[in-house]
Formats: sequence, C-alpha cells, structure tokens
Amino acid sequence: MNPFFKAATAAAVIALFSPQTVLAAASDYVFEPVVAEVRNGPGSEIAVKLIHKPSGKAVEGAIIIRTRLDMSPDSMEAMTTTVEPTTEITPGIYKFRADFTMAGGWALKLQAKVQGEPETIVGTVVFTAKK
Ligand SMILES: [Cu+2]
Repeated sequence: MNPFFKAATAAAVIALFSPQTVLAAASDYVFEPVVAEVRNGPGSEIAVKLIHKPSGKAVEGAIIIRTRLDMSPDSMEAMTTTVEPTTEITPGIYKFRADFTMAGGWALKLQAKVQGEPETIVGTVVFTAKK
C-alpha cells in the first residue's frame, strides 16, 4: 500500500468514528422547560418541550428512557428526588410529577430516543422550585 493511500484511509476511518460526527445529530435536539418556575413540594407538576433545533419544531413521540432530578444548580448534586412521567399526553410536551424536598434550583437530566435518530438525546432542564 503506498503511503498516501494509507494516510487517506486512516483519515477516512477517523472521520467515520469521530465522536463529533456522532454528536452532531443528537445535538440538533434541545429540551426546554414549559414553565421554569414550579411549585416546591411533593407531587409538583413539571413539563419539558423537546425541540428539533434546525426546524424549530416540537418533537412528538420521543421515548424518555432515563431521568434524574437533582439540585446540581445549587451545588447539591447529591440531593436527588423522585420524578415520574405522568400519563397525560400533549404532543411535543413531556410531563412529570416531582417530589421536591427543598426550594431552589433543580436540574432534570433526561435521556431520550427519537424516531429516525440513532443517537440518544441527552439534555438538562433547570427548574426553580418556589414556596
Ligand atoms: Cu438542596
């Protein structure tokens, strides 16, 4: 194999497996709060929208595969609480019931699958729980 061809092949392989190539598609999606200020206390309703950034459209039918709710915005990452999806269906909006245990900033960390997108969508939405 001549050296030039060898280098070109190596470059093509790097391009194929580069993490940036993979991230480009998943990063087309962003989670946003429907309302960022929420009620502090158990059973508080919170909701997020999933937006496909290039089109600006809400994404329907995403499957939320993982959630974590913690107080990392207030430097209390170890403080977590339960968060459960509700059965209520509004297209493009994903609703949860959260048991807030403290007023302040809470981060809802999400992983989701979207049809036609092989990569897992990862996002963080910050809510402020108020009395
Ligand atoms: Cu806390």
